Amino acid sequence: MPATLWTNARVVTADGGIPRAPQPGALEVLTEGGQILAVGPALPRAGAAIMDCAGRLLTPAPIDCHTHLVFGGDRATEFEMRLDGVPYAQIAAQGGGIRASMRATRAMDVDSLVAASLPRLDHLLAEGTGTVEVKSGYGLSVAAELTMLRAARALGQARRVRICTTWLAAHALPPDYEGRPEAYIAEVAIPGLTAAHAEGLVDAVDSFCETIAFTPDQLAPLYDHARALGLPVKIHAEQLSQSGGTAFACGYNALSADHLEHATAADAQAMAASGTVAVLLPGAFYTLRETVLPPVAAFRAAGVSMALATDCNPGTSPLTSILLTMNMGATLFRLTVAECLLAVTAHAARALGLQDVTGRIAPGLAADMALWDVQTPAQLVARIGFNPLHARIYQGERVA
Ligand code: DI6
Ligand code: FE
Repeated sequence: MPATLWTNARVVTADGGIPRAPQPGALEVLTEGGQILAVGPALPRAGAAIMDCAGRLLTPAPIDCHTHLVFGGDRATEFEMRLDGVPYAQIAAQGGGIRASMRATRAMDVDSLVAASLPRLDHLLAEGTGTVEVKSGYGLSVAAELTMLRAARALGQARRVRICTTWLAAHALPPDYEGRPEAYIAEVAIPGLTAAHAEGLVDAVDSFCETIAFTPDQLAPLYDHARALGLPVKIHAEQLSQSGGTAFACGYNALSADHLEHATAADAQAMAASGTVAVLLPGAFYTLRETVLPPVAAFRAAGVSMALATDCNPGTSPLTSILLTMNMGATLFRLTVAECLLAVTAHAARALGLQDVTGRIAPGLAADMALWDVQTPAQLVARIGFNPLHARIYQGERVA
């Protein structure tokens, strides 16, 4: 690919501060071979194709760093049950929730899972997204978890997008392991991870640490195994209660702890010490009508990086809009516009261990960018149900 000079854009690099009113042409971006070569004022033009951005806002391509995008079936009936007042935990206890999606997912093969998931992925891509994390966790057997991650990898072949895969076998107990969480971890989660890793299907390991799922003690052998394989870990923690998952995962230098409504100031301190990113998921907060807010002030005070993600899943966050996620981060969690933008770019990259690959407009990183028909970051975050994407740029190429 020849060198391209992106001129006359209002550039938000997410590499440092976020300007409120970036000026057109103040910074130019030179890309070549899928990479960003240079960022600066008045870059040399020799030999480069000129791309006039006509004063539009140019940002790093958004990153959705926490999704359960691959699944079978649909849980709209549970949505109706919750409208009738049945709580999520009760639906789960009655065999609904994650287990309902398990049954639907187990009934599908790789091709049908890809077909079911592509419309969701396309919705994310339509808002400029360049990187999407995808978790397993609805198979809950070795074979079905592997099938999910093969489907996730196939999505990355079907579209121009970077897919990061996460092993989330420790998401819920399947019925055949009812009351036997230790056996499930030993017989499914750990050997399945070995097999998935050998097949190149795993970029990170995650779990659901919660009263309705797994305790830190039950998860420790799995996290020890991840460490032995050299795989980074993450955790779903303190979503519905204080379960100690955050402190536990920080002991493994987790890339991220996610949800965190019930996290404490001490958790924030532990996260700061281990460099763990706080991934906030306003779609789940909204869907479950939670009232306890994540401790954003404590994260700020401790210097914890905050990311935002859709948590796209069939139950607690049927959300495929990164723009709405930013808006919810601001309105529900009171993040600033600058925090929202960093939360889906530089900080989301850190939550995936990709800070040297994507998430900023900086030399040496992939030229994953989004060009928007707006002039300021605030205009990107303020609106609801409006998509101003002009162009999605993936590895230096305009792909939409
Ligand atoms: N936390 C969540 O919000 C989702 N998974 C998790 O660990 C829920 C997934 C589902 O209900 O299907
Ligand atoms: Fe999740």
